[in-house]
Amino acid sequence: MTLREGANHILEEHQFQGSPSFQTSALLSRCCSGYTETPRGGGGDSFYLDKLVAAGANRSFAGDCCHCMRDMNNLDEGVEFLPAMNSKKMEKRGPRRQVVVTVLIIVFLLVSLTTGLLFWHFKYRNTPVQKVFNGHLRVLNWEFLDAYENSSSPEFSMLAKKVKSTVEEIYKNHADIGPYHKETVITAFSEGSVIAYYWSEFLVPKYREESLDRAMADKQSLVQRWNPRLRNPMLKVESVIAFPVDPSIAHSARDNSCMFSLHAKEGEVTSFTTPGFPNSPYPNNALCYWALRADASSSISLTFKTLELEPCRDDSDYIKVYDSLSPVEPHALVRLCGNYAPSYNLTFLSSQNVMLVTLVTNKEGRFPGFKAEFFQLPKMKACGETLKGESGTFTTPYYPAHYPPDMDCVWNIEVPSIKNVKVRFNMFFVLEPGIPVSSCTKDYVQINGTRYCGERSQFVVASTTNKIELRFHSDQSYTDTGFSAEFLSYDSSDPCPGKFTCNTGRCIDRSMRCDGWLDCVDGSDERSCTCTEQQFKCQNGWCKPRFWVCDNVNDCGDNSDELQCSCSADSFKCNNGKCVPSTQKCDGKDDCEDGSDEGSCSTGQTTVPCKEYTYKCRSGHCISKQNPECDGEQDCEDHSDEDNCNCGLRSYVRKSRIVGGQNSDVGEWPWQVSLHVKGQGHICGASLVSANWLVSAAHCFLPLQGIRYSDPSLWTAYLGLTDQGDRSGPNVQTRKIKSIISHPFFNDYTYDYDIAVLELQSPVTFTAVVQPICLPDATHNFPVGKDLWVTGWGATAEGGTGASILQKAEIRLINQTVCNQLLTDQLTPRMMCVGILTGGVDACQGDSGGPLVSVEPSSRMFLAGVVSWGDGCAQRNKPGVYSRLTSLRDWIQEHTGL
Ligand code: 4AZ
Repeated sequence: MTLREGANHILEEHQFQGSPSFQTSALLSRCCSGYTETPRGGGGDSFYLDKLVAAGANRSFAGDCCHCMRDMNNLDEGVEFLPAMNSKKMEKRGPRRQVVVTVLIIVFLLVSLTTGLLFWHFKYRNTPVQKVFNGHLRVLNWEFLDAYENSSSPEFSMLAKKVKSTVEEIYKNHADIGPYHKETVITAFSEGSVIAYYWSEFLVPKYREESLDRAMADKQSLVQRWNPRLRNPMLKVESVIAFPVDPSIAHSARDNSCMFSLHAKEGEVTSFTTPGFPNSPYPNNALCYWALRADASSSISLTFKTLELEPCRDDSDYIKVYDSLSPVEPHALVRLCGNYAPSYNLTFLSSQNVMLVTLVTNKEGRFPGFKAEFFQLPKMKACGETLKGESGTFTTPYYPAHYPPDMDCVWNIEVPSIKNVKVRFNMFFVLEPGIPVSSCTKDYVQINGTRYCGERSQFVVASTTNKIELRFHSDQSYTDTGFSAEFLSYDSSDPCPGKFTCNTGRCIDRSMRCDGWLDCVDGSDERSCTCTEQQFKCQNGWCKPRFWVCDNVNDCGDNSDELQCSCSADSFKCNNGKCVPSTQKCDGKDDCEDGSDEGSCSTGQTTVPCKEYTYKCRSGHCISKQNPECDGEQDCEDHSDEDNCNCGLRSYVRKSRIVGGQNSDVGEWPWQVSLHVKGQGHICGASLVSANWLVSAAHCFLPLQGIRYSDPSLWTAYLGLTDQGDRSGPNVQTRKIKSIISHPFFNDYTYDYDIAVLELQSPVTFTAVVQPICLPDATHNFPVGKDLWVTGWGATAEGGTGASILQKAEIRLINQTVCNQLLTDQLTPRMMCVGILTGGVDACQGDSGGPLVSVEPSSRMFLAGVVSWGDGCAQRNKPGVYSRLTSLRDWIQEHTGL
C-alpha cells in the first residue's frame, strides 16, 4: 500500500461563637418556642453543640431565658378578661390591649424567625462533612531503615507513632484544622531522609470545609511549631502537605487484604498482577494498592504488559498510577480503564524511587485485569543537551515510554553559521487531561517563547538564525509519551529546494500547490491561487477540480461546489446526484437507479413489496429501510436483520496513537488475512467472513509462470497477523485451504467479477485478534464520498517491496461516472473506485484480495470491496479499483451459505 507521509459567605468562627445577635435569636427560639432539646451525646450534632458550650452560649441561653420567661409572664399578667358589659373598663383597657397584641405578634414573628434560623443552622450550614486527606511529609532528622518498608515491623510501628503524634501536634496548632481532626494513620515510609505517607480523617462543618482544604494543601501553613513543653521535639519535619481523597477509597485503605508492597531487585524485572489474573477476573468492590519501591538513587519503570478492565465510563473500574506512595491527585501519572492494544505504550517512569498503583472496582462487571512489570534504573541526572551539526535527532526522556513527571530539559541546537535551523516533530504527544492546547500551563515544549502541547501531527518550527533553544517541561502530574524530533539546517533564501514551503515550514511537492487539496496543514498551499480552466472557484476562494462539483461531497468546505446541483423544489435528489420528481419517491420503482428514492419509505416493521433495492427478511417479507443489517435495531418481524451479527467489531478499543504513519496496531483489523504460497511468502490478502470462509480476489488464483495458483494445497492463510516477521507469534492462527472458488464470470482481461471465496480446512477460533468482518446485504448503500479503510502488506510504492507491518489507509468512495472518465471507461458495475485523487494514498501490488471496509453508524465494519486493480499505484487522478461487494453478494451467499 502506498501512503503519503503522511463561598465564604458564612460567618467566621468568632462570629459564630460570639455574635450577640445570633445568641439572642437562639435564645428566643429555644425558650419561647418551647425548644428544649438538649445536645445528643454522639454524632455530628454534638460537635456543634459542644462548641456552643465552649463559647459560653449555654450560659447565656439560661440567663436570657429567664428574662424571656419573666417578660412573658408579665404579659400574661396584663391580659385580663372582663365581662362584656363593663364598657368603661373596656374602653380604659383598650389601648393597653392593642399594645399586648402588638407585642404578641412581634414575639411570634421573632420566634418563627429564630426557629427558621436555627433549623437552617443545624440542618444545612452545620451539616458535618467527613473528609479524608492523603499526604506526605519529610522527616529531616531520621535515617531510613529497610524495616520501614514493612508496615508490620516494630521499627515501622515505632516511627509511625512518632510521626503520628508530630502530625497531631501540627494540626492542633492550626485553627482551621485542629478542631476537626479525628484520626491520622501512617501508611508507608520511603527514603529521603524519611518520607512518611499518611491519611488523616476530619469531621468538619460544611462551611469550614474550604478553609480546611486550603490549610491542608498549603505547605507554608502546616509548619512545625515549637511546643514549649517539648523543648527538643523528637522529629524535625517539613513539607507537610495533603490533598482530599474520596472517603470511600480512604476507608477501604484500612482493609489491607489487597495491599502489596514490592521492592525492585537490582538487575531484575518484578511482575505483579490483579488478583486471580489470568485465570479469574479481579473482584468487584475492590480497592487494591501496589506500593512499588526502588533503591534510594533509582527511579522506577513500570509497564502494563496486558490490561483489560471494564470499558471506560464515569463510574467504571480504573487503575491509577501515582508518582508517590500517597494516592493524591497532584501526583497522579495516569488513569487507565477499558482495554488497550498490546502495542499501545503503557510504560511509565517515576521521578523518585517510589510509585503507587491503585485499582478501584465497582460492584459489577467481570474483567481479567492486568499484568505489570517494573524495574529500577538510575535516576536521570541531566535532561537535554547541546546539539551541533547539519542535522540530528532527539527525543523526550525514555521515548516512546511516558516521560517522567517533574522534568525540565533544554536542548540548545546549533547548525553551521551560514544556515538556518528548523525542528521537525515527527511524533508529538504532550497531552495533559483537561488542559486546552491554547494554554499549555502544565506540560509543554517551548521554542522562542511559544508553547506547544497536546497531541499534534507532524509539524515544523523554523528559526531565522542558526540557533534554536527548545525547552521541555513536565509538571508533577499526568505524563504522555513525549516527542521524537529532528533538527535540520536549511538555506534561508531557499528553505525547500525544488519544493513549495508551507507557512508551517514543511516542504511539499510543487505539484501540490493550488491543486484543490490541503497538503499543508494550515492550507497555505491552497491560498492565493488563480483557478485554472479545469478548476471550480469556491465561494471561499479555494480552487477545486471541476469534476468534484455536484459529486455529493462538500469539497469547498462551504458547500458551494454542491449548491448549484440541488434539485428543484418539487423533485428528490438521489444519492447518485440525479433529480427525480418527488412523486416518484416511494412509488415502488427505482427511479434513481441506485434505489435511494425507494429506501426508507416505511417505518417500523412495515413490509413493502420486494424489489431490487428493498431488504429481504428471512421470512421473505421486505422492508424499506436503508442498511438495516446489524444496525442494532430489529427491523424485520423475524429479527433476521439482526441475526449473525457477531462481526465487524474490533476487540481493542484503544489503538496506538500513530499519527502520520500508517502502521496498523495489533488487532486493529482482525479480519485481515495474509495468503502465503509455499516458498513465495505473502502473495495476496483476504478477509475472514466466518470461522470457515475467506473472501479474496479471483485474480490471485490465476495461473502464472506455470504455477497453478488455483490449487488450494499451495496456500496457507495467516490470521491474527500484524507483522510478517512474527508469523509464529502466539496470537497468529494458520490454516490450510480446503477449496478455492473463483467467480465463473471472472474476466482476466477486464478483471470484471474479481472475487473468490476460500474454505478453510478447519475453522479458526475467534479471539481478540481474529474476528470476522460483516458482509453487507446486496442492497447496502455505501454513499459516494464515504471514507473507507483499505489494509494490506502490499508494496509501499509502485514497483516497491511489500510492508512487514500491516498498513492501513483511509480513502474515499468516488463517483462511478467521474471515475469511469478518469479510468477511460474501464469500469463495470462490479467495480468501484476508491482513493485520494491527489495521489499518494492507494492500495498496491500485494494488497490484492484484501479488505476495503466501511465503518457504519452502528460502529460495525462492513466489507465494501476487495482490492482488485489500478493504473499503477497512488498516482494523481488514478484511484484504485475494488470489486463491489454488493454486486457480488448473492454469489458469495450461494457458495458459502453466509
Ligand atoms: C496489484 O497489482 C494492484 N492501485 C492492486 C491494487 C492496485 C494496483 C495494483 C491499485 O495487486
